[in-house]
Amino acid sequence: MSTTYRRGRTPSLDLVAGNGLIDRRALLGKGIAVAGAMGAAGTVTGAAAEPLKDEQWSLEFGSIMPPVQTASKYEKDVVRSLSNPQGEFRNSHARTPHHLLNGTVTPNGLHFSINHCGVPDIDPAKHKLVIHGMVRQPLEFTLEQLSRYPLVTRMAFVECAGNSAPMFSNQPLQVTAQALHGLVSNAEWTGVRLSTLLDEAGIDPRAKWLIAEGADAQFLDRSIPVKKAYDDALVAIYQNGEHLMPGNGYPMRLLVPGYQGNMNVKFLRRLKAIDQPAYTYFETKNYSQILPGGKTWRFHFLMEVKSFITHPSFGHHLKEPGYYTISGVAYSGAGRIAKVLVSADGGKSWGEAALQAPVLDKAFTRFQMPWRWDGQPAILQSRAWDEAGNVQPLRAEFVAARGETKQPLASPLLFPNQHYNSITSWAVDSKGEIKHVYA
Ligand SMILES: Nc1nc2c(c(=O)[nH]1)N[C@H]1C(S)=C(S)[C@@H](COP(=O)(O)O)O[C@H]1N2
Ligand SMILES: [Mo]
Repeated sequence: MSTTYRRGRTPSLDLVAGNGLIDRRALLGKGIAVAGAMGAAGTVTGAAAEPLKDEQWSLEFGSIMPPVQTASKYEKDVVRSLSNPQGEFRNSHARTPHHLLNGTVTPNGLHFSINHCGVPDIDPAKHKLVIHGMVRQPLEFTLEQLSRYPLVTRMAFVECAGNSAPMFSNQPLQVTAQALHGLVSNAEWTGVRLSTLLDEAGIDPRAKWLIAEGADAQFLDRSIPVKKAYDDALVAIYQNGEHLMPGNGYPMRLLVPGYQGNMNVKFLRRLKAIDQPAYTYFETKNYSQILPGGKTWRFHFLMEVKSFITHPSFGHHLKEPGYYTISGVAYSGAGRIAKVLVSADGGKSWGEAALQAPVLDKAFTRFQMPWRWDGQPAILQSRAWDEAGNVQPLRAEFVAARGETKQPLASPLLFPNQHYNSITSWAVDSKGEIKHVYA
């Protein structure tokens, strides 16, 4: 049921779903079909319209380059939002501004961060990682020693189990994708395979678990299955090419791709091999999923398949009808993203989005969907599938299984529930304003 439209010299673009979603093939090759649509809609001005003016910055010598550069002053609003800006004696969250970023790599300064006990000031020359317990030979590593091992590099997202918790509210909160989904980020991590270190220590085959402990004041600890350690866990020492940020675990952290953020123990100082899980505070209380009816799951390690649209989203404004590219991120703790569908009519009809290459295991994949907005109300949604066949649940199914919360609006960002991976809906009204809705 695909229709085509023509306007001016616009090449015909196939519509694949309601409210103006265009076949993703328009993005293939050099994107010429879409480029035509932009021109025809009057979105981009013809070059011959007026002669190019030489602005002041073209007429003078530029400024000195600083040793470490930071973003342009015009990007000063692209910042993390802080839950505890005064540094009170409690946990603190810094959320990634997804609605202001693109691509798949979260810049280090904007990577989300959760610290239950502040950011420790760790001297890398003094910090040590110990591997002990059910091992033949306990071992101790400094950062310098770890750096001499063969290093592996991979992309991986880290997501707090509490990410998107505001979506458990029974009323859609009018906040940005940053406020809703800012507790997930994606980076290129470089480190030593945990299996290499466990092999060297000679781990006892009867040891099924590791207790991983951080060096911050709470000694945050989590039980990690040895199976995961041998699958794809790293002791990461670099983040996007530079040593870890202080808030992300400097000088070394555990990386367990696709597992709950909390298990990625930062400031890692101890791995103890044991034959049973430790049932620590962070796995029996703080990060427990309470189900409707009051039961909880014993463990809930995997971060399930999920996606959300970042552009356009709450806080953006569509200036005029015409061509837009809907885009967002999709990821799954179970592997690669297989497919993302996008709807512009609140889920009545769906079209398949284009996935930007490379599509990597347990990492962000950016999707794009060409869209012609006709100026009428639209509801934008995305829904992702992973290579293991898991699909992002629809909100009605999800809420039935996992519950929702009446929220006193005084604390809109504090929700007890975890692992929200259902759909996010953005409603565009005829003025181009965007609201968060449940559809
Ligand atoms: N030692 C230590 N490790 C920690 C934490 C912490 O407070 N201390 N926070 C955990 C939580 S709750 C999450 S979601 C992730 C967040 O990783 P990030 O701060 O690098 O984004 O780190 C986890 N590892
Ligand atoms: Mo977390």
